[in-house]
Amino acid sequence: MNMNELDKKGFMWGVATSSYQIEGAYDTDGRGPSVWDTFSHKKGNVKNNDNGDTACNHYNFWEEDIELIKKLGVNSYRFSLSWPRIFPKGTEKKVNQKGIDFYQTLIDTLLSKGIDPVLTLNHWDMPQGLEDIGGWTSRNVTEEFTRYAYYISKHFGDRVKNWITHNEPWCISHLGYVQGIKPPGLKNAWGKSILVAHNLLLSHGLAIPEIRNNSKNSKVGITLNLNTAEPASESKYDKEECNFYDLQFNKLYLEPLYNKKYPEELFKELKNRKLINDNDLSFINNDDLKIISTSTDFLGVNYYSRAVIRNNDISENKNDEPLIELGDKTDFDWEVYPKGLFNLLLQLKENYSVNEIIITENGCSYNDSPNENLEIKDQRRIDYHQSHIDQMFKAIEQGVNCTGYFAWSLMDNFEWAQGYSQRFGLIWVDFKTLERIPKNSFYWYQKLISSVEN
Ligand code: GBH
Repeated sequence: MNMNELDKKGFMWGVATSSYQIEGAYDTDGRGPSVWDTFSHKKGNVKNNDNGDTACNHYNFWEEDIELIKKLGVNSYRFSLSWPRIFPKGTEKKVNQKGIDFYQTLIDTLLSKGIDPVLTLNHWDMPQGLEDIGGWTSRNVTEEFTRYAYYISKHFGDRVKNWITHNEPWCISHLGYVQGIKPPGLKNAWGKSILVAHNLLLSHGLAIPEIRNNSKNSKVGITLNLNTAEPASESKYDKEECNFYDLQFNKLYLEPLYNKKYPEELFKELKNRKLINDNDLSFINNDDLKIISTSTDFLGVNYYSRAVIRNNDISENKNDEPLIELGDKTDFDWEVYPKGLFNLLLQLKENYSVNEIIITENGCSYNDSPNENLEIKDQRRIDYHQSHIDQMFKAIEQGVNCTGYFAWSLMDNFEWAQGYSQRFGLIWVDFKTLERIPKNSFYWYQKLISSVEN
């Protein structure tokens, strides 16, 4: 298997973005507030109190951005829709036509240039109006999401052929309700976080038939953030903690989606730790699990790093010495560990028989900026992508049906709680002037793609 053979099979080479991170124009053309507007406008939630009011102003610069995507030479572009541009409060019975028009033009322009749109419905910026009625803890919101999926696939289903329901439900459920670093910013609300995970999964399952019905011959999937979990040492403390991490991070999503059940061990452990009680799980029923496990056409995988787990509740002198030596870190402090992608892909094939995988995000934050010749020498980013692509190929050689790779991200953008302080882009953005300058990694990716396409 070489790259050219892959290409003949229609391998998707792409870049990814998300609406709140790039669009700006937060109150233009009838867009309603999203939970991220509320969250970022509250002092102290985001580094430097940054927000997405302007971001990359992609809402106005989209033409220039599509030109750059075209120049890059990718055949696919993954982006998300801003839900409150379509339903400003979330509960309206009619769509906001200006929101539809914006995406209509975007999609048509992409297609006219031979770039396939890969559309994510929920990349976190849900209408604040829905948060006000309970957000993802409310079952009604799963119905609102389904309705949104219905309208979007009705409008765009003839031209969009790749659909992702949710991006990284763990981030919404865990970071939003346990760590409190994403909306709605609750801490240690474990019971709610499980309910939120459940409603996200349920709404995914409910949306699938709507999308399939409206968009013939399309592919539908969900994107998860997955990590291989490894204990830092052989001690029972680290092993137990690692198992817990794996349960709440990976299995809470993979088990219901692929095996039609929740990991009981997780719930037992949460009860042992007095983080939830029995009532907290009363919402789970078999009919829901049937819906959640509706078969999909692919699994979207976002991979950044592995997780090496140390039990911090036990004092260091009682624990064993860590065995794992961590590799280099990116500017976000995440370890660069390409082998983890290979391990993860093989685990998904072996443990879950995942039919098809698309790597919907893979990337790194390095803050290299232009030198006096306006050149951005981000060799570490090139190495990061190259080494991960190498591991992906190895996994494909081992029989993993991986059909696409999307670099995160097209350009530097609003990196959530980190504001503009972390740069993941292949294109550098000056957040004062909004000038875009392709980094060396952009030209490297361009070359890689053109070499496999010729
Ligand atoms: C993605 O989230 C998002 O989809 C995207 O919007 C975002 O901009 C991008 O990644 C970059 O952050 O234990 O050290 O491995 C990724 C979220 C990142 C959550 C890694 C789990 C674990 C850190 N994930 N994180 S580590």
